[in-house]
Amino acid sequence: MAGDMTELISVEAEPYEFVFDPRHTALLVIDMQRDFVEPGGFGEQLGNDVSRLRRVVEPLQGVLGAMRAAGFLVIHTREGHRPDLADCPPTKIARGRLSCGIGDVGPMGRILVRGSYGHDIIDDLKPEDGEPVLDKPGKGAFFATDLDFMLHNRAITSLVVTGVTTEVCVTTTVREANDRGYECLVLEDCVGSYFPEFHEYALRMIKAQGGIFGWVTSAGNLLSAIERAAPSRR
Ligand code: TIU
Repeated sequence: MAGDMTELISVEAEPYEFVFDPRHTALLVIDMQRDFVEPGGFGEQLGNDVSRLRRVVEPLQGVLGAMRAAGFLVIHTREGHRPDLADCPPTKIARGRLSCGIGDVGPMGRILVRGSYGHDIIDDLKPEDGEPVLDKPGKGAFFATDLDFMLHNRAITSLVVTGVTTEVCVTTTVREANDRGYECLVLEDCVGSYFPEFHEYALRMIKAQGGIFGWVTSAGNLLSAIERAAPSRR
């Protein structure tokens, strides 16, 4: 936790400023795996142009660096399944009628299977020692995982949410988090989609109606706010 920052931090955001206690806030990096971001993985097997997701890497590196330096808890997630696929619904395997789908061997190993090269997080955003890496079988990060328990144990009440894809795993996680009482700040340039229009509307759905699911801002706005709170640390 960012234990020695004792004051609340206010970030310019939509629909209005996001105020958080740095001691009770974590950075969530969702599914920045080769399977979604690099050619040959699950994302491409689904018919997507995976290069569209690269734009999040650089701003996310900046946020990771600053939040690590300021002492925030960082949690990474990975979507994927046990090698025996016992935790994968048959409906998920069948969906899309893919010629090379979940559990099949692709250019980066077995698609969306834990332990394969493609399932792991990209080198540019590699987790550091001590940062929890949470394996999740679903789109949401709370479903069938111990994320809620982990956050409870660290007294986390607010989440800075990043990763891919905006309208699938990010949105599902934000909705699940919101129902559990967490306040979510989504960084628009650190979340990405294969579909620009879905990205835009997913963010609009989060911040509409007074922030029905949470808040949206940019990496730059968040970094400025953290820098104001802890200027000597960067
Ligand atoms: N297909 C798609 O957009 N996303 C996923 O399948 N998983 C995540 O978003 N991580």
